[in-house]
Amino acid sequence: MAANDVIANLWEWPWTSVAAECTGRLGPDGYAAVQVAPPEDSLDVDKHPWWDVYQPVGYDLNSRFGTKDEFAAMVTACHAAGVKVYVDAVINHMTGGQSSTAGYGGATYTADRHFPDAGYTPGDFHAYPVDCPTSDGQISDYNDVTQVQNCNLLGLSDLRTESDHVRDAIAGYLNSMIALGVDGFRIDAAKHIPVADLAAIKAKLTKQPFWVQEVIPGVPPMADYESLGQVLEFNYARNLRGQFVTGISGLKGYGTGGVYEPSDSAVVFVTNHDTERDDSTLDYTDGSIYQLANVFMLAWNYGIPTVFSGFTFTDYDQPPPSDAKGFVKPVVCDDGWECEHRRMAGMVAFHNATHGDPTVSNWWDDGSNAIAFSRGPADRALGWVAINAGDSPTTQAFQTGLRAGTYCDLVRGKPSAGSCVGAPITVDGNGVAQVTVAPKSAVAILAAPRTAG
Ligand code: ARE
Repeated sequence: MAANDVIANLWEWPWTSVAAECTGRLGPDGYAAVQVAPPEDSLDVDKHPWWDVYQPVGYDLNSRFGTKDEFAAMVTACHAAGVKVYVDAVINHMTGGQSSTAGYGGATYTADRHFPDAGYTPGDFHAYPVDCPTSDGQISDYNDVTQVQNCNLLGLSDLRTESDHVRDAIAGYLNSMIALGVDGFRIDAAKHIPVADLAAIKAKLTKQPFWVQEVIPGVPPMADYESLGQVLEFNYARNLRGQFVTGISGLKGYGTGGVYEPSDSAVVFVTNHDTERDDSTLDYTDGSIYQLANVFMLAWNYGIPTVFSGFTFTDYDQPPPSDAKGFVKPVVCDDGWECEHRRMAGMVAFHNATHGDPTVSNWWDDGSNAIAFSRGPADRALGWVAINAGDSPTTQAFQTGLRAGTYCDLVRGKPSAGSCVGAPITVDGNGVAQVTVAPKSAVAILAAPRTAG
């Protein structure tokens, strides 16, 4: 059986809550890894918007999500639960032009770009017009590779990653996490760092980690970064939303060719913390349609799936539930936090049992908004799923490719103590199941493990 690979992105969860979730849920539910928010010390601005953690001021691992000791204890707890830890690494830049102050963890810095904790002085940053050709040092044209890589993104001080000193400092930061057991990194703003610079930084690491890069489609091309690791597949997430708007029968063959990365290079997601705020993807506010998109992602044969799980919000800057000083409070599911990963527990089991065989068989669609397919060979399937994104029920004699028997619907949840959570699904001797899929709903069933032959 192929190794588990699903990532739960517990975005902006504090470390003690991540640790508890690894033990209580992620491990038992079969998640391979948890992705956590940027752990470096960061800018601490008035009203504590969520985004201040994307403005590093030091590399000491004391942040608004917890202390370095709590971070280390989280890694230990997740490993004990069989869950790897991937970290959002903000290494393209430091905070830009903020007044002299201290970060959440106490690292001090000055507005003229001295960051003693990280070991940076002003010469470690790109300057304009020498390195960056724009009149204010900011990126204004995202199609100009020099601007993208040498100018400031969103006003953030752009590190001179071609310098060996800067590469050493960044590698030192990543190695400090590898030493604590961290297994992988999401490289924030990766396209703003030349591939050669990232390769040089990666070569300085004490152990080769899982490596997924944020390269939003444009310049330079996503494909340039494939040689280093995976890339986040923004086209997948954006177009998935489009399919749920125009009709999901168009999902046949989804992710094949065209604008999409090869499956082996892609980390896929239905939404992330940026796209849920700019509405370029589905998100938790889309309700049942969002659930169906996550069901599809986990059932489909493309990329490594990430289930995003952040906090609910009504305006862009709103911080995660935090105390008066901005330190994030322990997570309470369904009280300010989405906890989408819990709802997907049954589908993670479906993914884990089927993803070793990329075959999709027994495809069926109604020509508009309902689909069904098996995973694995048509007559000896590993699992079968039906998704109805339409407004009326779909009743059909579906060929599942499964043996005769009674199966639990995993969309409703993992079976508990051998009992199904919802109504069971019956498959006859011809592999056919007579099923009514309710509007905006799905069903998924899994073959019992087979013995050889
Ligand atoms: C905040 C304020 C800004 C202010 C800045 C500095 O919102 O108004 O100028 O602070 O004071 C996050 C937030 C930002 C926040 C920033 C720093 O999203 O709002 O700025 O933190 O605190 C490009 C990059 C891509 C990047 C997106 C946002 O290519 O890497 O912009 N995404 C990552 C993270 C973000 C994070 C950062 C990077 C910074 O996921 O959450 O910013 O660390 C086209 C282009 C894309 C471009 C996109 C922008 O599609 O092709 O390249 O993405 O437009 O919409």
